[in-house]
Amino acid sequence: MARLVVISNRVAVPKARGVAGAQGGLAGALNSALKANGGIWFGWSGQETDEFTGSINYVRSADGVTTATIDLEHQDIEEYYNGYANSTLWPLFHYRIDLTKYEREFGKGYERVNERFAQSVLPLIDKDDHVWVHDYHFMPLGERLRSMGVKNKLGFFLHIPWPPTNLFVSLPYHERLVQALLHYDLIGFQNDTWLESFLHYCEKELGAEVDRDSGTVELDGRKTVARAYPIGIDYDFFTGKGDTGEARQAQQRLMSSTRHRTAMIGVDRLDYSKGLPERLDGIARFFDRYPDRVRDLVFIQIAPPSREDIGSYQQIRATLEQKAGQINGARSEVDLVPIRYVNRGYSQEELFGFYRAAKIGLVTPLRDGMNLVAKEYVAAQDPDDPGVLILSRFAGAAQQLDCDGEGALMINPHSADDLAHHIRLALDMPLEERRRRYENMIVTVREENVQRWTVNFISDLGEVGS
Ligand code: ADQ
Repeated sequence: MARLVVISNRVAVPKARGVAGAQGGLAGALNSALKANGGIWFGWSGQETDEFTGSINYVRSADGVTTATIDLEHQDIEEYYNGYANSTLWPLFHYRIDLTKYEREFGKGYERVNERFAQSVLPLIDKDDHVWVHDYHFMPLGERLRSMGVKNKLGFFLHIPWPPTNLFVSLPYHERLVQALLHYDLIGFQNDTWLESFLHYCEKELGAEVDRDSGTVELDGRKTVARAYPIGIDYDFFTGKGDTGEARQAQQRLMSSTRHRTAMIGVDRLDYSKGLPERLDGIARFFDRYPDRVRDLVFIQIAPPSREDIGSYQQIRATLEQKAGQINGARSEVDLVPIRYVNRGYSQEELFGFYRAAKIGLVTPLRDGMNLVAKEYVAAQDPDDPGVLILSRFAGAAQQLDCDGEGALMINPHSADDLAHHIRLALDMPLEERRRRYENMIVTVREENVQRWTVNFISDLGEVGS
């Protein structure tokens, strides 16, 4: 079995047992793949240095996985991380050209950091290693490595959507970015929609030859395979959290504080792609339209802040605080506050308990590569008395959890009326229907898990390319 070199912006150093924090699923799965195949996980340390040296900090974990990190300069962090990655590519790939910043300096910083990553990781790659690069931070990295003589199998997985061609072409130098991307042997997307947008671009804008059956894209005599690999959760690891005292306590805490009312929950990184202001508008519409149901519902929104150095993220936070305040101001009674808005992280055990206590799960992104919260919510339900998942049709997860109309309740997150209507349906849904929908969804969540995702990608990587 080939050794694996995983490259991502940040690495998750495992603790003595399990993996720290919110990233459980993905980090855990990559760690187990690294443990099984042997190898290295390479990324940015998250630290700033005065002058880039490329010197590597190694940490060998209790699980035998080695992580190797480098520090970046202030200008790198501004131009590559806050700049091109999170102010250009992230908004554009989530269809938000209104928020996309097209700064020349950002593009240059992105190229520079990709070059620095390639130079730093190069000595760590042995002849037969397979290299698996993650996400929009590193689209040109494969091409940089090839230019340095790397002949290894190179795979790339995009965790976020791929935008439609007519949006993507608003990016200056879009051809160069995709031509560089096509130096990978295997490119993975979360679902068929993003894959199809990518293939369409390659065909229409680059004149590449595309074979949709095999996913082969041929340009300038070089072949790349592009396929969909829907990511899942670590089902056993996550459901195992439900057997802990911490999970039971969290569930109890939420249930006793909501008493006779139905708890409805949202758990999202505070990001404009997650549709949070639109969600609050939909809830306000529900209260306006069904005033006699205000006492039936408590909405809990857990939203830890992220990317706080970026203006659009400061803006979304302010908008949410204002909207939540307005709704509560208009609807609260001395013994009733309809919206609880919490800006902090919780352990996986606590999240499990909250999901289980909540009889409605709201996952309503405007656009999302996959969305693992939707899958975690389903996994945490009590099979005898499961809650209802309300899911945006624009989340990657919608393709898997629709279950021919018998899974999640699908909504258009832009429509407050649609959300209000489906909240009422969820509140009144009979037990038999809740069970049927849950049973359909849980099969997918359990079977199409993160282990299957890593195994499929890694085994295909072994088979494609030179
Ligand atoms: P993200 O946009 O970060 O990831 P998502 O798939 O929703 O999103 O996963 C978020 C994770 O963070 C979940 O595991 C969740 O439990 C956790 N989390 C959120 N809020 C938390 C809190 N308050 N406390 C603790 N944990 C919290 C990107 C893409 C997604 C894609 C993933 C994986 O944007 O579309 O599903 O990568 O590929």
